[in-house]
Order: sequence, then C-alpha cells, then structure tokens
Amino acid sequence: MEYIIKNGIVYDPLNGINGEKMDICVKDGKIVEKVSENAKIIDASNCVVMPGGIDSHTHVAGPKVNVGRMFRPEDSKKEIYAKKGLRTGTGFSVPSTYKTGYQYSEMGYTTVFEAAMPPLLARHTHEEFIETPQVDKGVLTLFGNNWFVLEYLKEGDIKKCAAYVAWLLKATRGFAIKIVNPGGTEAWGWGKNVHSLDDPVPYFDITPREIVRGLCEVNELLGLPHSIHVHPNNLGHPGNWETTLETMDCVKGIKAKPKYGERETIYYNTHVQFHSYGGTSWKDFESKGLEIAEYVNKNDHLVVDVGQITLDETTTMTADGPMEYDLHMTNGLKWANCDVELETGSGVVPFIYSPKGPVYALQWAIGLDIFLNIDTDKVLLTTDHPNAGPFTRYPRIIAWLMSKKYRDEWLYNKVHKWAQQRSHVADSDKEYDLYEIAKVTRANQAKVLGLSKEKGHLGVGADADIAIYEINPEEKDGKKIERAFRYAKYVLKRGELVVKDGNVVKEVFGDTIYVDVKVDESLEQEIMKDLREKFTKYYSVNLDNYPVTEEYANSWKVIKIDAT
Ligand code: MFN
Ligand code: ZN
Ligand code: ZN
Repeated sequence: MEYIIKNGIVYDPLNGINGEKMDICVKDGKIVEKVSENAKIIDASNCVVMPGGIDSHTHVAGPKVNVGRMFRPEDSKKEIYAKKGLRTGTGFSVPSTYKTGYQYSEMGYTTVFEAAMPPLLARHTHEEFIETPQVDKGVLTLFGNNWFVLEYLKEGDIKKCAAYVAWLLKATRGFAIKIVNPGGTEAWGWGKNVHSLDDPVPYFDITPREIVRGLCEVNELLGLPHSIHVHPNNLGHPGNWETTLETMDCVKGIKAKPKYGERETIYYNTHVQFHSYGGTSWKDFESKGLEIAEYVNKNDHLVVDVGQITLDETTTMTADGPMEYDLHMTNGLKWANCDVELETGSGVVPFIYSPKGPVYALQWAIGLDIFLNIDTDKVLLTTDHPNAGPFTRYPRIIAWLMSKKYRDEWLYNKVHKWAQQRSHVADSDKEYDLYEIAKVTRANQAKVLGLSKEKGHLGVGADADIAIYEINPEEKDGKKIERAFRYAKYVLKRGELVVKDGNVVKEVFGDTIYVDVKVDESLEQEIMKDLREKFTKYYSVNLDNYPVTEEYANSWKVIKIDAT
C-alpha cells in the first residue's frame, strides 16, 4: 500500500523540520522519497503532521496492572468502550488491554513501553502485550532489588553482573534496565526501607549509590540502546529533592557507549515530579521543580520524564512496595502488596488527586514548574500512567503547556491556592509550540530509547508511524487543543491507516522489541553455574522453565548486540 500525505504542516524535530508545509510519502510500512501515481492521497490541509507518539514510561501490562484491574471494579465501571467492529473494554485508570491499545492509537501514539516488569512474571506481561493492539511494545525489566545484582555488585564484579543482566534481559525479553527504589524494595521484605543514597540494604550491605552506579556501568559495558531508567529512593516524600539531585549526580563521569542507536545520556530519571519535593512534612511541602530543572539544564548526562499529575481519581501501582504502604497509611484507602521472590515487589493503592486538595494541587504545579523551566530537549511528557493520572489526559497536559490562558484558568479557578503560593507556575509565561510538543512526545523519547533510526521522525527509511491532527498551530483555546490531540484526524501505523476522524478503523498488532546481548562465553558459563545453584536453592521455579519462549508475542523485533 502506498500513501501520500499532502499539504500538512510538518513537525519533525529529529530532522529539524519546524512547521514546514510538505508532503510525506509512504510505501510498504516505511517513509520513502516518492510514491507512484497509484498512491492513495491523504489530504492534510489545515492539519499538523507529526511522527507517531512514543510513550517511554507507562504501566499497561503485567501482574500489578492486572491487580489494579481486579481490585478496582469501581474504576472499570467508569468507562465502557464499545465501538463497532472493535473489542469492548472497560476501565478509566486501568483500562483493559484492547482499550489501552485503541486509546493510544486514537491519540496518535504508535509505540509504548511498559515501565516495570518483574522477571519471574515476564510471561504475564508478554501475554497482555499479545492482546494490546495498535502499538509496538517494549518492556523494562526490574533490576534494582535483584539478589544476583546485589551480590555481584557487592563483590565488585561488574563483568559478571553485566553477563547476568544480559541473560535476564534475554530470558524475560526485556528492553532495558529499570531500577525502582534501589535497595528499598528488598529492604521492605524485612519490613524496612532505605532513606538515603548511602543507607545500606539489610543483609546485602550494599547502598543505593552502589546499585545505581554499578548498573549504570553495566549498561554502558553492554552498550544497550537505552540508558538505565531510574525511579530513585524516597518517592513522594517532602524533602526528597536532595536525594534526587544526589542520585542524578552519582553517575556523572560514566560515558554513554550505546552499540545501537544514538543516545548520548547515561541516566533517565522517571516521574521526576514525584521526586522534586521540598519541605519537611505535608504542611510545609513546597516545589523544588525549579532547582531540579536547573540541574538538568546544566548537565548533559541525563533526561527526565515528568509524571505530570492530572488531578483525577486513579490507581497507583509500583515496584516501590514500601512507598505504597506509606501512601495507604496516608490516604486510608485499600492496599495490595506483593513480594516477588529474589527479585522485586510491588504495591497498588487507589488515589484521588482532588484539585481542591492543597497537596495535590501543588503536585500538579510542581510538574508544570519542571515543564516550564527545563530545556525542552531534556524532558519527556508522561503521567507515569496511571500513577499521576491516565495516559488519556496527555492532550490536556499539552493544552496546559501550549496555552498560558488555559493553565491560568486552572491555576486561579480550579485548584487549591497552594499551587499559586508554593510553586512558580504563576510567574511563567512559557508556552510550548508544536515543535516542542513533538520533542517531548516523540523525538526525545526515540533518542533516549536508542530507536531514533526507525522511530520518532519522518525522514526516509523511518517506520511509517504517523499522526495527523486537525489544529491551527496558533490555537490557544485549551479545549480545542485537548480535543485535537485526543482524537487524531488520521493515524498511520507501519504504513496502514488505523485511525480516521478519531476512530480506530483498522486493528493491527505491533512488534514486541527486546534486546539480545552476546557476552563472553566463559563469563556466561560462570553465571549459568551461579544461576543453577541459586535456582535450586531459593527459587520456587526450575531454571529451564524460566525464560520466556518464542510464542509469547505476535511478532518479536530483536535488537542484537555484541558485547564480547
Ligand atoms: C511512581 O507510584 C508512583 O505517589 C507514584 O496525600 C505513586 O492529610 C505511586 O495527611 C502523594 N495532607 C496534608 O497534610 C495537607 C496539609 C493540611 C493540613 O493538615 O494542615 N493542610 C490543609 O488542608 C490546608 C488548609 C488550609 C488551606 O490552605 O486550605 C496530608 C494528610 C498526601 C497528603 C496528605 N500526600 C501524598 C501525596 C505522594 C506520592 C500522592 C501520590 C504519590 C503515587 N511510580 O480559610 C482558610 O484559608 C483556611 C486555610 C486552611 C487551613 O489552614 O485550615 C511508579 O512506577
Ligand atoms: Zn516508578
Ligand atoms: Zn512508573
């Protein structure tokens, strides 16, 4: 199938195209120089054309998401999705899998990364991917509380640790190294937590600093496409901004050496909004968003995603087990907790971010403080779906960023006054333009994930993942901006028309992308010996039954790396 997208205004930051009227040609799933006369014409006059959106951090598949679904029937009753020709679905903050894929597609998103996979339960994540249509998928494997990692790093054996990481990524078909509350989730197994970068983990006697630095070195030794992806210690606690800055700083000096892709950074701080809190309690809680933005602006080794609060009722879920316990004690709502043997843990708690709550209004403003003051090459738009709000609110966040008028309507009329009094949102006149929106929802993601050759741009050779929105680039009406980005005019996925006028018109199934890193054979044999021993001694499963097998995807896309 060939298409020519005519007369659209194109925003493609990776190729430096900022609002030029031009045609885009598509053939056999790729963007090409030109097409034949038989190509179907898509009229994009009065529309904006962007590469397909990429979500580098969202929770959409796997055991904790499924706990969220089962545990919140009140959420599933909220939104019924029933459209002709499509699978039905339910759920507002924890939508069912088909609804998840359809709604990302309606918004022009074409690639989605699940942000936290417990290795032992990898199959569950991939099973749900099989049932998530419309998007390419990948998943980050959890490493920051894993016994093998803690022991190898404690012994100072970076090479063995790297060989183990390579093995586990392949065994779980994971894409990158995820670190959640390094050491803290393991400590939670002892009813404890860690509270600073140098607070030792019980029994293992290793510190979060050693875990983060060690895994960062491992990441670059292996040359993975993405950098380490970190949820630091002390999430959601007043005063945590200092831990955040220390963690960012602790990897400085390690060089980016990706063997695939064009990443230049070595550290990705996720949902940084939850980590930019000043004060000593909820009573004197204040924004440190500017301080965090300033650090990021001054340093080139990192990027952040925001985790913007959307002020909705939602479901929080994370591998940060102790943090969810704290949250449950704070809001008094129900709580689920799980330990995953030798590897990680998790918690799930509903949360109502009421706009009239002083703390929640300020959390909202802190996210905006970061967005409005940070270098837009170094920030990514997320809600840490569903932790700070559902991904279906991305269009509203875009409206807050593009229109000061709309933002001020919320700041002065809808949210508690702490947002004005204790943040800097009122002082900022910054308005994102569409080029910057394309960066924070596409280009920056593709680059930091190491996928900027094939994704996040519209140059010849890229995947033909394309979103077309009916919007005037000068638009300042928040409702109109939100509507335009919520329901794309057209979306192409791998060169097929999948959305028209905001409706999914074709169901497609993307690839699941993972990395397969080859390491030195003798090293691999050594770690296999350790694996056999520990599996026999501690695991409730057999090593041979552990790896995810070939049938667990609609189609795999393997990124092969030679790290010997
Ligand atoms: C990440 O996983 C991830 O993370 C993220 O809820 C997550 O009530 C999961 O205990 C949170 N509130 C207060 O203390 C507020 C202060 C209160 C007070 O008691 O003094 N003040 C007021 O009410 C103001 C009154 C005056 C006024 O100005 O109106 C706390 C409480 C809370 C706080 C609760 N914290 C948690 C936040 C953290 C992390 C959410 C989610 C989190 C989820 N990833 O007339 C007048 O003007 C009167 C003025 C009022 C007065 O003084 O009385 C995974 O992967
Ligand atoms: Zn997290
Ligand atoms: Zn998350």
